[in-house]
Amino acid sequence: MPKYYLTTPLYYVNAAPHIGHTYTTMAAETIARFQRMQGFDAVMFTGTDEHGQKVERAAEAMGKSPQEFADAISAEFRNQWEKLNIRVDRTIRTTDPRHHRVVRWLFQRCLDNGFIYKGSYTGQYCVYDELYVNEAKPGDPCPECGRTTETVTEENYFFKLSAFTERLLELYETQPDFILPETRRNEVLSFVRQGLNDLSISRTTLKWGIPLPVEGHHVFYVWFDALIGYMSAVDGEDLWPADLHLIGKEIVRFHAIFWPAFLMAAELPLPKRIFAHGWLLFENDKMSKSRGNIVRAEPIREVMGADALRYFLLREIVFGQDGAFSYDALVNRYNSDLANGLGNLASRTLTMIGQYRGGAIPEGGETEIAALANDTIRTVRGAFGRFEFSKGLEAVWALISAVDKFIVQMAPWKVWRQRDDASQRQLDVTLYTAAEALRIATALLAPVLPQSAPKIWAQLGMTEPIEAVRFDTLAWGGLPPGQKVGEVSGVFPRIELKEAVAKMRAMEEQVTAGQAALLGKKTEPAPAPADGGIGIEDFSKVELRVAQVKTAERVKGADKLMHMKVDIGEAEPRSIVAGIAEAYTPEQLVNRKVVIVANLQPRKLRGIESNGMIVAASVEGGKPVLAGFHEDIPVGARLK
Ligand code: ME8
Repeated sequence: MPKYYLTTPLYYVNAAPHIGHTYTTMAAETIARFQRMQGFDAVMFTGTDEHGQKVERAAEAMGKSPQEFADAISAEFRNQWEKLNIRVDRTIRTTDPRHHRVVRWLFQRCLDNGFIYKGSYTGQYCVYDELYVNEAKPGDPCPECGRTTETVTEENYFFKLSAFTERLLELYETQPDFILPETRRNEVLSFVRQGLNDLSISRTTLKWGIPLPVEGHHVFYVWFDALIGYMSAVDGEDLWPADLHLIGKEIVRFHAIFWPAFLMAAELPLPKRIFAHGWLLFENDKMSKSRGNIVRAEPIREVMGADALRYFLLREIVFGQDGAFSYDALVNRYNSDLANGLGNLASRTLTMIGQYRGGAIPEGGETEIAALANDTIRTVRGAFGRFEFSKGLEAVWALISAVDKFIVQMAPWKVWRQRDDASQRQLDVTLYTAAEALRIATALLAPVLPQSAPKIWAQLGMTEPIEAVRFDTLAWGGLPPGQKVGEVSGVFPRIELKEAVAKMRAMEEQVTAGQAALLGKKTEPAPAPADGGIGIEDFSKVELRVAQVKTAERVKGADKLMHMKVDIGEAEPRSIVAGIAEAYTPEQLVNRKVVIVANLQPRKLRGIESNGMIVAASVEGGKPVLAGFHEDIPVGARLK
């Protein structure tokens, strides 16, 4: 059997997983299940990236050693996957000695081939992204995250990335689907076309890493270390190269440029494809640990089931693009598609077969539905093969609703009372058609509903395990007449929207507290110091940043309100509404540098989103006066 080795990123263990991580991992495992249906021996990998400054600092903040911290969080990740029915076939923790050996081995090969040299570097470094920002000056923000870079001087080992510019361009040319989707490929192309700088791959400023097999105290740059995890997880097996690296769009550069270059330097085979999906947004922003606007899988699993989450993520969001998560949308999708759609078709079909045919599948089949079902098999196969999950799922639901309509048209509950042969034959045809369409839909949905599809399958009386279904043999007519259906029970009960959302929100708070406790963080507010002031940890929760006003206009019908777009070094300017319209004109504001609280929960004022608060002083009865600076300061710089 041909193999198909696919991977998720190795997640950082600086914080517990959230549904951004679940999204990638569920999508990857769906692909694994789909590839098995295509006849591949699919091997699914996920792992944890445990070294580097980010993890070291997170551990320190919790008063733990990096190893203790990494142990706790990586266990959290593994635990999650198990609870969410995500089957992991291979994994690696980058703290595993097995991984260390492979990293040193690969480094040695690059060294022996002349692609590594010793040099010195002084420049700006972003701790958050673990990235050197070559073009930045001291105090400049990181172009990736807007956080202030730090100046570092180090003697380092460098990887001759510059030597691979041409070979990489050739790779993208000759293998146009090496990076997908197209937008991401274009980004990489234009970046590499500008020419590549050599890359520092060792650090002397931190301890928490894999030591280099050289003199002195160097540890590997965390990306040189982590990327190799894809190989060390399958060391000694015949699985490399990977068929697919599935990642989020923010780490394309590392995967599509650094990684193939490392492998070329070591004369090793390259992965076949990199697919970068979009971001899961929550409350209009990228869900991220540092922003604190996260949703975890645990409460969703408890209230709705893991399948509901997987279905929602793959159906609602066009894979490759950004998409919003909301609890309301999740429950609504569940009710309309799973409870009313698939669940209802299953229970009404199986109940009728029980009632009208003593639980035995009759003989028959309606040709139009049969043709549609066969088409649906092809559509799903094609769409999932191109990672177009929402399209594939849409096609399955088109089949489900066609069958629903067909049942209503045929009105089996009326026909049943007519005892003539023609009517009874028609009833057979109706019931077989519904049951066979249900069987096909269920088989197609197995990769997305790994917990529920087998239940419907068993209720149809199927004895062959659903995991054994293959596209090559899946076709209309496979349901054997005479087969006894199993016991019928509802798989997707309807869920009450408000109640479910309230429950999930409440549980989310509990889980957050629980996880914080697990990591040793105090969850109760730190006691106020004796003089009644707050501790530094309270102050550091407030993210104050330098912002530059780009546009400003008065909010119609509200004398005090000004609507502004401000730049804080993020990809998009932020929308902020502030009560300063009586003190400033729009012209006075544009281009002015101000201070904003950047991590307040967004809210709407007069229907306009306000994502941040401008800092201003005011005296009783007086007009607000904006805080500002005498010296110049880059946009995005943090006030601490
Ligand atoms: O980047 N939307 O680890 P990480 C969608 N250790 N996907 C999201 C997401 C969101 N809001 N948030 C996280 C690292 N993800 C490195 C990787 S690989 C050799 C090293 C998913 O913990 C998405 O897959 O920051 C993203 O690329 C990944 O988690 C980042 O995880």
